[in-house]
Amino acid sequence: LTQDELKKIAAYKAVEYVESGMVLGLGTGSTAKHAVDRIGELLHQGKLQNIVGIPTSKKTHEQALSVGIPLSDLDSHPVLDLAIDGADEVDPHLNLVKGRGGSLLREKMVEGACRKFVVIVDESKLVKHLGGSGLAMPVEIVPFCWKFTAKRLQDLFEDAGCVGKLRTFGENGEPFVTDNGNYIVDLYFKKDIGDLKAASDAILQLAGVVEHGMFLDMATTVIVASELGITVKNK
Ligand code: DER
Repeated sequence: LTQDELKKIAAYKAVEYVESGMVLGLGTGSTAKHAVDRIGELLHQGKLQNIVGIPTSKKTHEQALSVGIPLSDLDSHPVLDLAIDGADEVDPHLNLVKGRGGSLLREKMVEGACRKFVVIVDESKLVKHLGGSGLAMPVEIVPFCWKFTAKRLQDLFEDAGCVGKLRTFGENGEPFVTDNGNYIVDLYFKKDIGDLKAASDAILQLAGVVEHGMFLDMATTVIVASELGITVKNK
């Protein structure tokens, strides 16, 4: 099975949790894409009715429109029944790293407003410790004096050998701009960052920081697809 087939299997399993009449948080990324497509397909087949989708990015907004999912927003629906989204890393306590696709702020707002948050991953996303895989820990920051904020973020985790890099795109290295008009600094750690809650609090206390990609104690279910089949981990 290819990685994309595993993502699709996990996504389709998550959509089994969707019932007619639900208000859904629609995730962003290559795994969540399959869930959005599947919800649209079931609506088209009449197997699901009266679904309202709250997208977690402009990209998902467009995709959901294209597959016929009626859309709304958090102002109209401050509490949602269920969100389905991918993750970049999942630790044994179901804590997540998200945001390598750049949508972490809207994802965290939407998924934080849901009664249930079902995470869909292929097995490659499972880690022992968050931030330990040497991959990016995204932090959304305001563009104003971003170097100042990036340096303060890096200094917070000096002991963990942290390096912060402004996320850019294209060959001329333009800063990546999020749906909310902000920048992203990706933090790379050489060592384990230890207490995640303390790390989260320290990051959020910095003026200039908007949000970070650690989703702590938010997932209620994680669906993992592997060659051996599907594993469902509940909080
Ligand atoms: O960027 C994001 O937050 C995505 O949801 C990410 O966490 C998962 O993206 P993937 O399903 O394409 O790996």
